[in-house]
Amino acid sequence: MGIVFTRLFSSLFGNKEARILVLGLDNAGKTTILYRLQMGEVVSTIPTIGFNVETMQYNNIKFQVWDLGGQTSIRPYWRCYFPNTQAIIYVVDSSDTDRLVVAKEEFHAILEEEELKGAVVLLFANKQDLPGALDDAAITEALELHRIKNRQWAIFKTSAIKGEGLFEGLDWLSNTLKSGGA
Ligand SMILES: Nc1nc2c(ncn2[C@@H]2O[C@H](COP(=O)(O)OP(=O)(O)OP(=O)(O)O)[C@@H](O)[C@H]2O)c(=O)[nH]1
Ligand SMILES: [Mg+2]
Repeated sequence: MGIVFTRLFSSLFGNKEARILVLGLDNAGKTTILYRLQMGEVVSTIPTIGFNVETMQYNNIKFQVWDLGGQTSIRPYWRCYFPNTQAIIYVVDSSDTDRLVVAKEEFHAILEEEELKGAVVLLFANKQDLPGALDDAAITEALELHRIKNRQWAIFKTSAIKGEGLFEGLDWLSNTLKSGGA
């Protein structure tokens, strides 16, 4: 009874909850983005072994954001976190052109996962402040985003260091989730 009432109350006032996974290769900027969004600051990071998880309220959605380590040896553990996920934020280091092929392969492997079938996808073409960073159109091409089928997705240019593009992406995500995107 209590749970039913809470759900009714939440739906009346638009307080949805969403579980979000932040994925991407090591050094892409995932942890920097998590704390920039949550605290509005650039924190100094070390490579994530395991995960960081934070909750944040944004646009009437309570986001539970899981930032997973992206090193090659720990990527196989990403799948432990897949169940009940409403959205993926996939972060790309737009200046790391040597590893775009690996970033593409990991991305499409994620999309193949049955447990993530219903998840919407937000891509961040991060590190736009660095010289030589590819823009969103070039990342779209390099990651072959035209192959995405039956799923809502969007890509935004970001700089976690400068704090640019992140909330535009979160706006898209919250609007998409509110309109029942996942
Ligand atoms: N210039 C620039 N550097 C960035 C940006 N975002 C992150 N970085 C830097 O990139 C490095 C790696 O950032 P992290 O946030 O630790 O990367 P990560 O994706 O969490 O890496 P793993 O935990 O190993 O998977 C750090 O030195 C950050 O300061 C950005 O937008 N621009
Ligand atoms: Mg990290």
